[in-house]
Amino acid sequence: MTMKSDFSSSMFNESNLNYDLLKKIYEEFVNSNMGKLVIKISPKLKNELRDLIEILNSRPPRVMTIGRRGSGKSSLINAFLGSRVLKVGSVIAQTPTNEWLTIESGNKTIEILDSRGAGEGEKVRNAIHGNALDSISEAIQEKYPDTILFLVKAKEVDANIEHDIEFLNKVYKVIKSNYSDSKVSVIGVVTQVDELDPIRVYKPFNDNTKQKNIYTAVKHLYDMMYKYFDDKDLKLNVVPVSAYMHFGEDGRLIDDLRWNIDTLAEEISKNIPSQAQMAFAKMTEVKKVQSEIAEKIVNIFTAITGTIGAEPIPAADLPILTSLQITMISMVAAISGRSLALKSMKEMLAAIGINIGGAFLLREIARALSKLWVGYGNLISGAIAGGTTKIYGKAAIDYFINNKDENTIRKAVDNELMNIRETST
Ligand SMILES: Nc1nc2c(ncn2[C@@H]2O[C@H](COP(=O)(O)OP(=O)(O)OP(=O)(O)O)[C@@H](O)[C@H]2O)c(=O)[nH]1
Ligand SMILES: [Mg+2]
Repeated sequence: MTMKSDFSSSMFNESNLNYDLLKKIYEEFVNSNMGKLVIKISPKLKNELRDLIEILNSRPPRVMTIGRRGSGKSSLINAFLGSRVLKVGSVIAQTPTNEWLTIESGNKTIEILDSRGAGEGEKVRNAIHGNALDSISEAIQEKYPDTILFLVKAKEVDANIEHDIEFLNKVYKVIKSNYSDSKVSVIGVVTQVDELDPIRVYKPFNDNTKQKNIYTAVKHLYDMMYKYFDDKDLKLNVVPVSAYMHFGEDGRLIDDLRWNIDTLAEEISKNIPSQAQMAFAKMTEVKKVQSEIAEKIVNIFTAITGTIGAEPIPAADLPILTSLQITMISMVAAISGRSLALKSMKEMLAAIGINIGGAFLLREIARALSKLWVGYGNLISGAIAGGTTKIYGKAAIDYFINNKDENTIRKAVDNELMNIRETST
């Protein structure tokens, strides 16, 4: 195979951690003069590469919340972030702005569009501020939400919510008429389930009666949405949650009544575009969400390196494989919420027994990683290239996301590397 050498010449400086290399490879692979590359890529890999590029062009997730005053919109966003970022109103209504807000907390970012719909309290406000739908339409023309969370208090699922669903229909139509190919998802959220009888049962709400009441509320909201939501082709889902958190004066979390937030996070994650998945996974801190997207990334890199290696690779082309693996590891680190810093990668590699000298240089990491190839002789096969990528990917997931202990990870890596070596010689 003849991989262009300009990949390897410039790839070992730190700025390349911004994934330029990958984008370049993608362009070579998918778009351009295939004559330069003797690699045949399957339509499946082509799609995977496209997906990867979307992930690489990562942007914050855009979540729209629709729900009556006090339904728990702000609390839910806080529950995702694990901190008191948005003002929560127990007595005084907090006014939604009907504009996109970028919320940043630590290194997490989410964009939210908060709306109360056209409920009773809204009429008064609208008399002064104009029609809620108008300002929301304006916000939607700026950018569309990845998902709409339709929040209804557990105790209000039977309180004329068809009017609220009418409003939801209008918003959904605005989105569809502006962005016909957008795949916005709609998720019903039954909030404040802790308030359902019996209320003195604490999470995980194992009590039978409580579970029954939660189920009844979910079923009722689902039936209402099924009946009144206009787009019958859209798959609807309803998730019950409790989002209450109480913070002390000093900002410390004193009472944490969060329940089932991770299920909702998974549901959202499954239904948002690849572009927003990485940032969403980072935001939620839900391990399952994080490892799912990380596995997807590892599988794509395994496929890419496997394909590159399908033609035997001269040792000189090793830097290409190594740099792809480094990119993969740094993406897994990023999903876990670490920065893309080389330092975290160095730590992870140390955990699996690869020690890099004092300098945090990408060049050093690449050299250390490629030392592991030495046993394979001059030619690297696709099975070895893909196989080792998968091993490092799994190790990165175990290290950054599952927080497994270093010995366990190292042993697994050693074993699996040995297996590959044995089966391929
Ligand atoms: N018990 C309980 N209370 C909750 C829960 N979620 C929110 N609350 C409370 O409900 C009240 C309203 O919550 P918010 O998050 O401000 O509701 P909102 O929908 O953003 O309200 P507005 O911005 O005024 O429209 C606050 O007192 C919250 O503490 C929950 O899951 N359980
Ligand atoms: Mg609010």
